[in-house]
Amino acid sequence: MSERTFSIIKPDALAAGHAGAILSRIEKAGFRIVALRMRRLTRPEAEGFYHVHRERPFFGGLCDYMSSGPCITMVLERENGIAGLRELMGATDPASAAEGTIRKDFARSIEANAIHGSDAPETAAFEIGYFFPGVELSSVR
Ligand code: 3AN
Repeated sequence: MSERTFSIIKPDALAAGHAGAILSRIEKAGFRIVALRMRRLTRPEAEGFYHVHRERPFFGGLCDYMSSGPCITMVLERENGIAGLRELMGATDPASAAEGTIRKDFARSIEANAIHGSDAPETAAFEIGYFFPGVELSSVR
């Protein structure tokens, strides 16, 4: 079944000029781009997006970092899209990410880790609605 997920090409990857390479990998892996917008998050927007992590020690740094420069937000669609994108991304910490994954090849650190992808259907629904109100969670095709 075709499934939508939400992704961000994070500020570190955009600043380093990796956006095209990352998008190319996403397309080559069979994803369709449903919606895409470059934007610079305000700190409150970053805080709202990462609210599930608000008690974690890295929350403040993460929100500073995510609002430090422009990023690319997108809605992607593919068969098994949520798990498929997570596999393409690799582990949160690039040091332990598998060979050939986006984070292994492009991430700088566990915080500046190049890309975000929703981790479950409920988070995909929240995240798509947060940045692309009006875009459906499920495919209409
Ligand atoms: P993922 O992005 O792999 O789903 P989460 O949801 O555990 O990882 O964490 C969200 C974001 O928080 C990560 N993408 C990363 O930028 C940041 N993060 C996670 N763990 C740490 C950590 N130990 N130190 C700094 N930042 C972290």
